[in-house]
Amino acid sequence: DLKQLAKETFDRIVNGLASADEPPIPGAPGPEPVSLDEPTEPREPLPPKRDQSAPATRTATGVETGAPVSARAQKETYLTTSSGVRLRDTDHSLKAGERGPTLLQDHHLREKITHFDHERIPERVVHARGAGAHGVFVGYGTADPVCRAAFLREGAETPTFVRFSTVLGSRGSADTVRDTRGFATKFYTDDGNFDLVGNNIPVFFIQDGIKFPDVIHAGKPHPDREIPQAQSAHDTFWDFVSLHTEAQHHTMWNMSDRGIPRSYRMMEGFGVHTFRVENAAGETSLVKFHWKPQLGVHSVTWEEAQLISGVDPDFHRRDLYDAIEAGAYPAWELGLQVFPDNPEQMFEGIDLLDPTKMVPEELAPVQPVGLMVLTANPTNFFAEVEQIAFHVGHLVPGIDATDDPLVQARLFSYVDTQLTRLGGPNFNQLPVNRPHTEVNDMLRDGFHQHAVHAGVAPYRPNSLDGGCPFHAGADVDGSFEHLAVRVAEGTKVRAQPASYDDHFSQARLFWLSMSGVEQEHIVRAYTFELGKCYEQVIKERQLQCLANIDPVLCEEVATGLGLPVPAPTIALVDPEPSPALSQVGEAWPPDGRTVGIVVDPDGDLSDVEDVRTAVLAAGMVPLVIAPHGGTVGEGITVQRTFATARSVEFDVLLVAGCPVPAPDALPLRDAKAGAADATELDPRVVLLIEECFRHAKVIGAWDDGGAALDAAGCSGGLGIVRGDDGAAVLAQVQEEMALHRVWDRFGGDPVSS
Ligand code: HDE
Repeated sequence: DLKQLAKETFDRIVNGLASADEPPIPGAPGPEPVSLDEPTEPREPLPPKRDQSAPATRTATGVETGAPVSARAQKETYLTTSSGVRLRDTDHSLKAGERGPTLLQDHHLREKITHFDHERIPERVVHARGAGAHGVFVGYGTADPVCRAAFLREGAETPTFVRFSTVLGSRGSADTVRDTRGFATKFYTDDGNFDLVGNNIPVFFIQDGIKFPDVIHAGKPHPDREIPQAQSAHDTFWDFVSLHTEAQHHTMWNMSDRGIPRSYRMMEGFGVHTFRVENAAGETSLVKFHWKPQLGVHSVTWEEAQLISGVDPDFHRRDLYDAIEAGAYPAWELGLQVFPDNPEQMFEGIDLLDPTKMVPEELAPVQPVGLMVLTANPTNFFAEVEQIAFHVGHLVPGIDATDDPLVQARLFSYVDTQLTRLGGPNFNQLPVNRPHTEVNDMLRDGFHQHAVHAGVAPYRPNSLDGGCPFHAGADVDGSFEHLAVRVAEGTKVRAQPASYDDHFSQARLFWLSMSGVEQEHIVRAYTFELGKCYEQVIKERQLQCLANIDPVLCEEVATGLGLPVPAPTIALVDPEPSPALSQVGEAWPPDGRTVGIVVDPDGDLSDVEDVRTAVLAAGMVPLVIAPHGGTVGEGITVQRTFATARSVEFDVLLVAGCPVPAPDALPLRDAKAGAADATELDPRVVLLIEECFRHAKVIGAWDDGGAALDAAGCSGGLGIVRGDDGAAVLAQVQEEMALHRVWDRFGGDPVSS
């Protein structure tokens, strides 16, 4: 029972030890002084953690041993050197006398420091900042008519590992910056690994991989001062995208709410390129891969994104980890858009090999072919999330790449970068990268070789190893061959087809498909980003691009920048909008949302425990917010204090009381003088309510909570639910939060409609 498991895990993780019989009294002296001595007995049992996802009984090269091969280190009681010698002391270096110099012969000191000196590996040149989790994919069998890949067959279960990421920032940068998000999945299939290395945006900045260093150099911090970190709001980025206008479509997605997701759990994923697939009868089709999140597609507001970057830079990482730990497993359906494999590789006038174009779902519906659920956090971040190595060329029988010039360059790039990043050619032997199937290659030696190859003939043909390994012929199940399609003929050229010349029409399609409030966000995003540029000429050139996308968009941004509105240089055509592109308007279940519950320890707490239980039962995460930590009332655990809580952490706010200012809300001297005004609401609760209101969140209040809303100046309006009974308020709140935000609260004219 997942819900029960979720509750138990939540109680263990979030509530910690707070279920003790006698709740501690805040501020009271403790019974016994706490010992500062270091523990001398082993702590049994060791905290439970799953093993790294290495195949249970196979060695690095897939040799079946019949016995468990554990990738888990650090599990015994006593400290050893790396060569397994037990150590009596790791706290003092070996010296010539207590006050004398350290001796060179201290091997343990040198081993310890040397290893530490080399703990860091180069971060990814792009997508350095990320988070990951283990999962399982189950095929529906619905892909059979177009694709024979075994992992898509009905009921086939395949372990997966997913890494989400931002693109531009360094490894320690904030999660909620405006950027594209990576969505890379490794399927450990029975036919070997299949990597779907995608993004949360279905199009890319460039049509040809040879431009990748250009777009990334433009987006990364300026080379002289190395600022700004993880931002596109600077001159070099806008310089490039306004000159290299094929980037305009992707840039439009970045400026939309897609650039600031609420959670990795609430993002779509896209394979971006068109792939070629083959069915059992040998017929090929062209497809685009889509991931559809079961929690819907949601975003934070730009103000929230900026606040979170300071308040909790690990917001998305924490969100993913907490959700999985609490048993609220995020899930995505994998879907295919299917197109006939015609020689032109075009569909409805859209060039399927041009990665700056997508195909509206209204023209080619996304057909679900399987479900992925993320069920386990990494055991060790470095070993798994940092060392995972994806490759677009990791394909399995039934799936192949196309001639899209972007994917062609990617086929080269990934191993190349990993050779440096992971220090040699054997990184596929790392636990997280190992296939869960047998590996029988003729690759040998190299840095960090972990396998002990037993044969003597790593070449073909041979007779010494009995002729092994043999080719797997066409009759052998699960053997891979590139699909034998005809290659376009032509002369060698550095050029691209005329169908790649249209850089603006799909950016316009996207803009016209947005709801009013989404358009408003896009206008504000462009105005913010260009407002951060110094060079006038860059702003003017980008306005020209906007004029070629939409006159209203251009005018609004120009007004914000205080610049003239240029006329378009191309004829604007009105495409049929694609409602599927909009995030707003669809109702979603409340699962996985975070609910803040403000309580007043001195007020009526009778409903709080029931509301908390009901929130949890609905698949959401309740976090009780009180003036102090520990417990309130009869053992209600406090997860956030007024000092640690900030509105941006919650999707919904419930206010169950009207807490007066706690001493730490005021300058110490006033508190000492007893200056707290008992009738006043704690200013941090005022801020909580105000921000939730401004960010269009649903707010519920009962009992004295109503007075708190009044005191914060947010008494009523759309999405404000007030009542006498906590359960009834929560029920209505749940209905109202189906749309994620209450945008109608602010009325007003949308930018264009
Ligand atoms: Fe990547 N990309 N990329 N990329 N990419 C990398 O590989 C590259 C592109 C994507 O979580 C690197 O191991 C080139 C498109 C993701 O580990 C590197 C081109 C899409 C990740 C690389 C592209 C992506 C990467 C850096 C243009 C969406 C993170 C570290 C030809 C479909 C994977 C690494 C992870 C990572 C190169 C374009 C997605 C340098 C040359 C288009 C999600 O090899």
